[in-house]
Amino acid sequence: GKRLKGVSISRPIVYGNVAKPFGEKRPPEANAEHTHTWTVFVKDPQGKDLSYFIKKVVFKLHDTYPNSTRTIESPPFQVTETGWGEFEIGIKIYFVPESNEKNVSLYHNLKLHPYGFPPGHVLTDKDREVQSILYDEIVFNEPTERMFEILTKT
Ligand code: SLL
Repeated sequence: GKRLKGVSISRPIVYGNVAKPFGEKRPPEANAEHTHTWTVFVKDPQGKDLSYFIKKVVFKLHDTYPNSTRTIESPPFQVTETGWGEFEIGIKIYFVPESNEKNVSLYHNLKLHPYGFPPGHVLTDKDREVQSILYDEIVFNEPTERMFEILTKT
């Protein structure tokens, strides 16, 4: 489709993870070495549905996970897993076909462990519920007319 010369339009997203230790209740499906439940996600900062311009999100987990490439075709664009270790998660965002855009690659360092407390601080259960979340903006330079319509009608 025709592209809009000189036009640039962006949409905010947040991406990252939340995690917490199992505590009393271990999920029955978790391996013996697993210690945490975590969720990695891509979402709108205000919780709006992003599927009007995002077609799918592919999360690439550590190879220690079965089916380490997880394709999420509808919201919420997220993966919940259990595990024991931190690693880098690849996040590929694919846009609706009308956009004629290539995918965007992001990387996220999965965070499981709390840090940054003063010496002597005794961690509470709440302190062990960690999160690592970034705000970003996806910029579409010279979007197709159709994509511009899609992005501005909502
Ligand atoms: C490393 N950072 O570089 C570590 C890798 C792997 C994490 C951490 C369990 C996977 C499973 C899990 O937490 N893997 O059991 O399915 O070596």
